[in-house]
Amino acid sequence: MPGTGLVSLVPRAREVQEADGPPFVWDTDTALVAEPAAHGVARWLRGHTVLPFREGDGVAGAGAGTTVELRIDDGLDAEGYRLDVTPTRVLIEGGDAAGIFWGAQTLRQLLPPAAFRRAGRPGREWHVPCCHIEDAPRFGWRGMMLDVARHFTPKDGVLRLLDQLAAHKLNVFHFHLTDDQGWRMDIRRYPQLTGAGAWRPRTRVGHRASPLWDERRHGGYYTQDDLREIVAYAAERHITVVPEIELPGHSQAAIAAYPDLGSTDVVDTAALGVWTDWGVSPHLLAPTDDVLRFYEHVLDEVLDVFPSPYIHIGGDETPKEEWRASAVAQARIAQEGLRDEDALQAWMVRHFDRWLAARGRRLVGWDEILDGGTLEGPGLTPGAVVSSWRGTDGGAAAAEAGHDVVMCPEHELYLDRRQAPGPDEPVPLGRVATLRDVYAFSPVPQRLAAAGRGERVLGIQANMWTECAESTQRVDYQVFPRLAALAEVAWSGSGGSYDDFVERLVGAHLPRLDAAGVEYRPLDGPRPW
Ligand code: TNX
Repeated sequence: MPGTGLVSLVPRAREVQEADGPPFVWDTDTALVAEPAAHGVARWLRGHTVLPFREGDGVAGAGAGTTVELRIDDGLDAEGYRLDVTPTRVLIEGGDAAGIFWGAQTLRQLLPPAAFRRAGRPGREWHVPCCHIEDAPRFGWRGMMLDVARHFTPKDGVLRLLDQLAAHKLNVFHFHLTDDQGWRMDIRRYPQLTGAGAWRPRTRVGHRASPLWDERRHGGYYTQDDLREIVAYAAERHITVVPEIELPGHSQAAIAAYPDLGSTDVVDTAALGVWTDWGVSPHLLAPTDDVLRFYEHVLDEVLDVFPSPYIHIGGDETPKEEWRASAVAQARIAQEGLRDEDALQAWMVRHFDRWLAARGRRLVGWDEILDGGTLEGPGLTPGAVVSSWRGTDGGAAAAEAGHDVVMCPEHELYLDRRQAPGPDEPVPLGRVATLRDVYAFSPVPQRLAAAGRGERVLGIQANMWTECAESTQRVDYQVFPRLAALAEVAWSGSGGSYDDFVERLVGAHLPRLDAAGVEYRPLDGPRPW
């Protein structure tokens, strides 16, 4: 059983054989030998296992010491790896550089929890148990979304989170950069997006159920250099950063910055500020040519900073009253021969879908992008992807129509939801989603599996919305340890034994999080604050 021996991995590996015999001794005499494709992983290993390797390494057999070797084996699956530990040698072979990297993550989990600290005690050595591991991910999209719009996470907090995603073998960071309550990416052509849109005068920390008014000003944003650094840091960890720029709803911060983006014929948009409440603002982007051009210019800069093949355009929760009242929106509906306001949104989504496809990128949108007949007529381009958050039916419908989907249903995979029913949980938002609920999630709905469409499910992600999380401490509390359960479903597949998972979690993994300084929710109850 994966939970019982010296090898205690989270997420669990496909196949683990523990071997008898003396452990591999990793000390300052250990050489690191990496072929060119693995130089990035070698750099990571040097920086993140606390003990240094021998100086002048890279030459196998040059000394009496042990070796850690990194190699490509084309016969292995994408992102897959084989890890072999004998008393004198650790060999990690990967199907590609990512596979070697995930193998290196496994190697670190074979070390004591202290290997998750940032600095070690000099003079120590690691003992690695002899074993043979074969492993590869079940899903190619293993993600987490962080909302930095409701409460801003400073750059360092994002980098720290990326370290944790990597440690859990997650490979997609969905970066929710804009919303009604804040715009977080510097756009050079439109400086007011952050000049005005990144700041709001006051906010609630809690939710309607327990409003906690906070009279502080909130905000912050990333420069493009910050974002390039985040992208590069993620890339070193084989993580793709998928940026999200919301349209046409969840856009009040943008409208506050540039009032002409809104429905000026219905609302005095110049008087709107950045939204200071939670919930969904009623104000939408106006469906004008000028607004389409504005967002194309924004996306030009987004594409320049984010090399991701996937670009998320939001599309969720767009109350249509304002468009119903707007002569400008109605004129567009008439001009394009659309049947209603939902179809108008579908028209906008299609516009950006084609615009992105023409630039070699794939649109991703929340499952509302399927409303209003998006799949009919000209439809979406084949590459468009759906994030299925209102359950999994939207995702299943999109998959049946031939689109790839990412499952992130709110009741199971939303990390802003409370983790236990107790009255002393610090954040009483929504239904309870326990660690066990996350672990029990099955990504491929029966109807897709039965229809042979299961491969359309690219994978899953956990979404962390931050209306109720105004600090890294609270984000940690919500995210961990449920992210470990998500990671196991994404990497190892569903159907694992929950008891075995918890045994590995408690026995080995929580001590790793402790060493890394992650303020997770203890399994036996909430923190006092
Ligand atoms: C719905 S999920 C939203 C978010 C909120 C979240 C709160 C989605 C695409 N939209 O804007 O933050 O619920 O749980």
